[in-house]
Amino acid sequence: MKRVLTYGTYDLLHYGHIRLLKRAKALGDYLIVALSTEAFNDIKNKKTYHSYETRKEMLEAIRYVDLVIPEETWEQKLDDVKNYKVDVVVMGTDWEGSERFEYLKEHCEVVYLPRTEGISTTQIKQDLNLQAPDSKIDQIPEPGAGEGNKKK
Ligand code: C2G
Repeated sequence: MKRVLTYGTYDLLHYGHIRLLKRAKALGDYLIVALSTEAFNDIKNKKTYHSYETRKEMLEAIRYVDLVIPEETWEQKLDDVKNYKVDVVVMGTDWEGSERFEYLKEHCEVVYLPRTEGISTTQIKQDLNLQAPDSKIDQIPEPGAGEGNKKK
């Protein structure tokens, strides 16, 4: 059984998320989603609309998802790969080349799949006037980067 692992906040679930999960599952037989907790989203400087439990409930309803586990730290990824015997870690190309994932290549495959253009949780919030335009709230600073640097 080929085991796939991906990470994310998955707030205000949209078709970009679904298409990522569908393609991730197609790379193996079992898909684990490590879902960012509220505390970890604070670290990522991401404000979520839905609670962890609600975001988990929605992910568990998706046919491609086999297991949802909490993502609580940046550093847990290698333990996750080992503990869940993961063969492939998958992320969207906004994470391509990030040192938050590249180091895993010594332990498993790391695959970056093209992001779905034209949709994002930030865009939804802005379109619904829930968030000031060109807000930086969804940008996650790379390790060691200054505050508010654009996510790669
Ligand atoms: N995604 C996508 N297309 C979009 C939006 C998102 O393919 N239009 C992908 C992202 O690339 C990511 C996944 O969907 O792989 C989840 O997106 P987010 O919830 O925004 O994830 P993020 O906040 O980047 O969390 O440790 C890693 C972080 O937890 C990733």
